[in-house]
Amino acid sequence: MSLSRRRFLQGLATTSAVAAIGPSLLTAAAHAAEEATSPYSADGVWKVTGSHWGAFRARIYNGKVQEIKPLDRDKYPTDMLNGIKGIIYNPSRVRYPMVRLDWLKKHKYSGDTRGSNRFIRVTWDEALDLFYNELERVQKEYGPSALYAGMTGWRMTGQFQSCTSHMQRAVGMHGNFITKIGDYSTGAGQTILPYVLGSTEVYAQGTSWPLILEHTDTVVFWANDPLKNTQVGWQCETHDSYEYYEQLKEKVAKKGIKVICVDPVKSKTQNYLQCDHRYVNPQTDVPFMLAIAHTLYNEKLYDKEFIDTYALGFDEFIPYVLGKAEDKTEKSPEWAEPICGVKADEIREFARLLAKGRTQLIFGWAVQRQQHGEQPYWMGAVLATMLGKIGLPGGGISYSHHYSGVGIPPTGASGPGGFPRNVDEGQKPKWDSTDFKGYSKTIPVARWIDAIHEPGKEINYNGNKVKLPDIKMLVVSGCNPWHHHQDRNRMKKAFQKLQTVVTIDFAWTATCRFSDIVLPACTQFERNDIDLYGAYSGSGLLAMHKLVDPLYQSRTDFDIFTDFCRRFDRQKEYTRGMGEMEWIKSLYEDCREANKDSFKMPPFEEFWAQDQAGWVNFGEGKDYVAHAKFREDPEINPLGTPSGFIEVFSRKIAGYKYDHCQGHPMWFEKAERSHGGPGSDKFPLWLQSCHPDQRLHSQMCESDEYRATYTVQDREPVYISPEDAKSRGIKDGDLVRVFNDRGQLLAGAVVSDNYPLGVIRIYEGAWYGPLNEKVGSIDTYGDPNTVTMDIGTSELAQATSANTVVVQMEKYTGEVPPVTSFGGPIEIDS
Ligand SMILES: Nc1nc2c(c(=O)[nH]1)N[C@H]1C(S)=C(S)[C@@H](COP(=O)(O)OP(=O)(O)OC[C@H]3O[C@@H](n4cnc5c(=O)[nH]c(N)nc54)[C@H](O)[C@@H]3O)O[C@H]1N2
Ligand SMILES: Nc1nc2c(c(=O)[nH]1)N[C@H]1C(S)=C(S)[C@@H](COP(=O)(O)OP(=O)(O)OC[C@H]3O[C@@H](n4cnc5c(=O)[nH]c(N)nc54)[C@H](O)[C@@H]3O)O[C@H]1N2
Ligand SMILES: [Mo]
Repeated sequence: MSLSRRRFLQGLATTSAVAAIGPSLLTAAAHAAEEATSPYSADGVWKVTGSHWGAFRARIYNGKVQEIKPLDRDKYPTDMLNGIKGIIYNPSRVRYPMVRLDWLKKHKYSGDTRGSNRFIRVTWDEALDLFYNELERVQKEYGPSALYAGMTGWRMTGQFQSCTSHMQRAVGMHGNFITKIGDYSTGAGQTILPYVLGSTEVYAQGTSWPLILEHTDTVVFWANDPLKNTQVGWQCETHDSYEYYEQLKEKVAKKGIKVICVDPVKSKTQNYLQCDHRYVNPQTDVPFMLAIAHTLYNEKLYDKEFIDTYALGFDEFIPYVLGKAEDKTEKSPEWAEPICGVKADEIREFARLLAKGRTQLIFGWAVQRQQHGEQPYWMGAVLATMLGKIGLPGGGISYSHHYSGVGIPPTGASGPGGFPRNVDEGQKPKWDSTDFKGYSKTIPVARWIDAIHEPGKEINYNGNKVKLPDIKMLVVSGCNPWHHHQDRNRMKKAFQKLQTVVTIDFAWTATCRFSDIVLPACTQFERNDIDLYGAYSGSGLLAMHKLVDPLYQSRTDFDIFTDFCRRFDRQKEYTRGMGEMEWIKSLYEDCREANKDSFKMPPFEEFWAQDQAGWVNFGEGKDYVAHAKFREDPEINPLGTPSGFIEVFSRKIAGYKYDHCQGHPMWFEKAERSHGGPGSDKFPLWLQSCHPDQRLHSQMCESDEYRATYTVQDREPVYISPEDAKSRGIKDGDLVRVFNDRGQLLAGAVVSDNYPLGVIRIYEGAWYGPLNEKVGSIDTYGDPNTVTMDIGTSELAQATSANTVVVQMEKYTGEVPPVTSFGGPIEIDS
């Protein structure tokens, strides 16, 4: 075992005797041993399953998961495996169907007390009847424009049990509803980049790591922390990327490759690689990049031939850089210095370094989760175009290498399909009205709270007009809007206007607290499934064996919605007459068929019987170079842009005549910005809400013992620089209040010199725990979205601007309230 593998295993218990026996014996044992009474193993049976956190084996004894170990195949398991048991067993599980007291007993839709967390336990039949009757009422009274069931999120892995598909198919069989476009992850990026590079790029396959390691002189991780963020994957994660990070680290040490992290914060990746750090003020990457372009242009360091062959609109962009456009401002390094906090000479040096040899720019996503988040991505593409290495192995630009194993050479194999999200072709919903009363039936994902506040308002979106619908009812499954959306107090006000909110979850999140009907789903560990092993690498197919039976009264989403569909006699259409294992088998067999010319997969029964091995290997991957075909011949292989070329200037966008997304990338001041920007006199700290190192968003926050490994006085940590802590009289471990005009929260200070002056971090996904349901009440645990701003990035993408926010922070000296986030509802006897 190499040193670093041991480091990754730190925190995981040492390998057990069972693992040392070897797979053949274990397989034999597993066949016979569904029960804890197995004659082969005194301490239970081991089963394989997969998850966002990777594949693992669990020891089941006495009907309970006792122990969890990474699959041997996973050489770099995440520490978060230590949090898995706590997802199954914790006091925040949704145990029974619950209905909000006031909604049920007092005046219906009593929005003013929504969030007080007082619930009554009902039977499954009662709960499903209430749910069904509300859908009937809403379709009858208002029609489909009043029902929003379009939200999605990080539902647990598994192709069959994918819970949002179950909810949307079932609700869709009953009637039509409002859907969403885009997502919180990459809303700005996925909207701008098709205009510039012809695809979303954010979800595209990236150049393979072996090629980067071989050909690249300089790797720039721009606003990117892959070491933290590839611990999880959209499908079951292999963690093979870490092998390449390890090689990169060696190359950095031997000066074979230069790696620079452009980030206000010293990230986990930078600390691991021991590479260079390029500090830049938060939210000011665009001025920094414009000044780099200025230098490349003036020092003739840009690739004119590449631009002439592959790009359009450079001549319309350059006057803006040179100060010959309308704003008459030259984007020189001297101009950028006071904005971005990088010395003019250092900007020039940085530009020269990028132009030397082969440079691979690798952007993360947080930098587009801010106001005008379209601009840094467009400007990044312009820089890469000026450098002229797009389409070469180890050169050009990527927007995806921190995500789900992008960069691992892909096998190209076909993965398994999933349970259908929509009604089958030829079927009609029970309520088949498509009359949306002039409202848009699709809304940009982050604008749904706007809709509740201002129904009927018309907003611009990506060249279209969207008329925000009048939402009366929500159905939520597989996501946690009371974590993922911005500005809690604004949400509180909006939710008072809603009539009915139905949530299906296994964890009593803040979304459950603000719902009217809550249905207990079971976790993925309480059901069978299959999943692709490696979302982008397509490394194999994984069996996800049920570890234990559904706890309490929880049920699989499939069972819940089969029963729901029974209420309008559509259960046969919904299930297609198949049960859980039939569905899984059929998805598997289709996958086997699709791959039959490339490799052999065992028949389903054989595959599934291997509780211990649990996966089919899809073979070796092949190296891939992003944009290579386009580079080879841009006429035969044009990009998906309107012109087929890289669009430095977009006629189409210019034609929209938007204020904050014009014909070429530009710098726009933010509504709030630290380091001398708007709002910073009163609230001098920029709050970044990055993706958690020890959670998947809000998932696993409920895992009590694991949470205790990072909380400070039971609160979510807030990371702060030594200078900012000192000037406020705050010490490591202190309870602090973080606030602005939108809200306030308690958190526990962690003083760290990874953070510069004026920058603090609270990881997103910290469970919201308001003191009470009143607007403005303090959040007792530390959810950053208590203080974030709920505005669109621009008229183009209308995406989340979560990272545009400033706050103040003080030592908390008041009476300390208990944390209200965990432990479920206040159960009132009916
Ligand atoms: N301030 C700030 N806010 C952010 C972000 C940020 O950077 N900063 N990031 C944004 C981004 S990129 C994202 S992707 C979103 C993530 O937002 P979400 O996807 O909403 O976050 P999760 O915490 O993963 O929520 C998943 C929920 O589904 C439930 N669930 C999981 N599996 C199942 C299942 O099988 N059945 C049922 N019924 N329920 C299930 C879980 O218990 C959990 O409550 O957050 C966004 N919000
Ligand atoms: N462990 C873990 N991994 C995850 C997730 C998780 O919840 N947990 N979620 C997954 C999901 S859904 C997503 S969308 C991705 C998110 O992936 P990203 O959005 O890329 O991740 P973040 O961690 O929010 O931010 C990455 C880096 O951006 C820097 N940054 C923020 N703002 C700026 C800025 O203005 N300028 C510059 N230069 N740098 C900036 C931060 O300091 C941080 O180091 O992660 C995925 N991976
Ligand atoms: Mo995301």
